[in-house]
Parts: sequence; C-alpha cells; structure tokens
Amino acid sequence: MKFIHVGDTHIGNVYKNDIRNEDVKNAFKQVVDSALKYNVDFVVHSGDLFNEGNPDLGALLFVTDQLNRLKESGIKVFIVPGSHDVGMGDEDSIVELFDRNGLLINLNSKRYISNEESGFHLEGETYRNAFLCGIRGKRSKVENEIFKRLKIKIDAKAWIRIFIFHHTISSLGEQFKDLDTESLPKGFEYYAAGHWHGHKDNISYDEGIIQYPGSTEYCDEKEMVDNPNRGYYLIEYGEQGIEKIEYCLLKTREKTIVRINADKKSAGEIESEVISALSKNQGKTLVIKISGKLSGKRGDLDLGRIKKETAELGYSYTSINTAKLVDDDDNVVEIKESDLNNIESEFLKSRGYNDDAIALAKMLIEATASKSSSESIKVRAEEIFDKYDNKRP
Ligand SMILES: [Mn+2]
Repeated sequence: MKFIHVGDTHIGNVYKNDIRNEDVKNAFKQVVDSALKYNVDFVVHSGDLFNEGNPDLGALLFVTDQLNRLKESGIKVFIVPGSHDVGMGDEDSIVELFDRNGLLINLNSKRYISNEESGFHLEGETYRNAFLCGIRGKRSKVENEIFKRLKIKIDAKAWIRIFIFHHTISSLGEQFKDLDTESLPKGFEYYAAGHWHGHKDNISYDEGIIQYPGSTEYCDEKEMVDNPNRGYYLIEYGEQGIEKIEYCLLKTREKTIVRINADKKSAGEIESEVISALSKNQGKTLVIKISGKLSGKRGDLDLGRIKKETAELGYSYTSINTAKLVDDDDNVVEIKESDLNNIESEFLKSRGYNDDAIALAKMLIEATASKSSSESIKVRAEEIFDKYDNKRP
C-alpha cells in the first residue's frame, strides 16, 4: 500500500503575478500526476489547499478538475483545513464544500467531532488498513481548547495510524511555534504536518515520526531564498507499518538571487550594478536583495527602471527587497527582542503607544494577516472592537 503526503499547496492568488500563480497550480498538478503514475491508494493533504478561504472561480475550477482526476482513478484524498482555508470569521472551511461534493474527505467535518465537557472527541476513518484522523489549523488558543482535551477513538487494528495537523511545532524552534510538540496526541506512526513551508522530515515523536513536506511552490521571496527545493512524500506501508519513505522533488521555475551591497554607492551606481548582474533568459524568477547604506536618498533608487529592465530580459517575476537598505535620513529603531511577537510590541512601544493600543494593534495584525477581502476584514475588525470595548474596565 502507498500514499502521498502533500501540504500547503496554496491554490489561488499567492502572487500579484499570473505566471507565478500558474506555477502554484502547476505544482499541484504535478502531485496529482504522480499520484496517478504511482497508483497510490490515497493522498493525505495537511492543510492550506487554497491560499484564501474565499478563493476565486478559477482556483475552485482548477482544484475541482484535479480532484476529479484522482476520483476517476479511485484515489481518495484526506485533508484537514489549514489556516488559509478558512475565511475571516468563518466557522466552516472551503474544504467542506469539496467534502460535500464528494471530491475529498474533510477529517474535521462536523461528523468527526463532538466537543463535550468530557473532552474534544475525535473520530477518524480506516481506509486500506490505514487509520486517519486530524485537527485543522487554527490561529489561537488551540492547545487549551483542543489538543489538551483531545480524545481520539484510534483503530488499534490498522497497519498504520496517521495523524494530520497544521501547526508549527516547538521542535522546529521555540520562536516559530504555535503548538508545543508534546501537545500532539500519542499512538500514531505517521504525523502528517503542514503550515511550515520548509521541508523537514523524520522528527521522532512517541513511537512515530513527524514529517513536514513544506509548500509545493515558493509562496514568497523569503521561501525562494531560504529553501532549496519543493516536494512531497511518497510512503509505502504494510502489515508491519511504514516500509519506505521517499521525498520526491517537484519541478520549479529556475531562479536567480542577486545580492547587492549598497555601501557608499549612489542610486545610479546601484541600479547599474543590479542590471549588469542580470542576463537574458526564458522566464526565470528573480530576487534582488539590496542592503547597506547608500550615499544619497533611498527614494532616488529607481525600482521601476530595474523592473522594466528585468521584464525586457525575460524574467517572469522580480522581487526587489530593500528592507535592509538605509540612507542618512533613516532613524534606525534598535530592536533587541528576537521573538516575533515581542518585536511587534517593542517596535510599537518605541513609537510611544500604550499597552491597550498595542494589544488592539496586535489583534488587527492577526486579523489582516491572511489577505482576506476588505469586507471580511471589516467584519473582523468590528468583532475586535467589540471585544476591546468589553475588555475595558
Ligand atoms: Mn501554508
């Protein structure tokens, strides 16, 4: 028996660039091609099927077509919704629509869950001698609300037990975590993890292993720079459990990363240096990182000119990162905290905001972080203001 474990496919508008959004779709299509080629028994998806909870029609039709290809070959798809698969303020996920249309199995559909005083009771499915269950990604209080109260009806007779979840666990680094590794339920051979877009395999836990396949395409410039490749897992199992695991690479567009040190250079000199580092090509992606202290004003740098040049040379996508570029006018704020959460707080404190204002700002940052429509952000913002009003003495 074999299955594919994939995650974070992010179908939809990851980029404001049609070619890159097509790349994101193409990565998913490659996974479906492989599932058919290897004739797997089923596919496990660890969340973020879509990039947003309210995907556009093109994304919905594409996913429908791909899931139909699997269905026609008798390959079932088991999934839990990821943090991106849920619209702002929504209880249900877009994934549930596909469950009801019979194109996949949402293991967090209400029929699997009963949240009672005695605990958060979860059921799963046994299919081809594999037991599968999971918990969807959520933004807050997930450990106390769900994981710490989790009671699972595990099928002890299954050959392999698979737990699917969508969180960054503390084993990947305390500063990134939104779930303590130890909060995961015990008694599973394979923990199919999503949310972390880098790929990380073979993390030991209890009697099993935790595996992050990462995203199937680079979802931002940072992923392009930090992570060398994209892929999914192909797992074979038998009566004795896991027999073989292979990390399979997906074909991604060629990329070029250019780093420029701007120290003591004028805007014109920097532009020339960038352009001379580039060459004619057939649609590569390009990341230009400019850092240091330029002489003159940061605003003098003509990013439009650079982008025009790169388009003419054939690059399909250009990202210019000037986050670490400063000029004489810049007042650099010293941030000593390393925890992401604290960086926000310390930055706001340095700008003179009081604790109440910071708390409100952080709620809004959380609410707007998922690129939802302005209407749903408005609804969420109103909820936040209500909550804020209630908290006041
Ligand atoms: Mn994701």
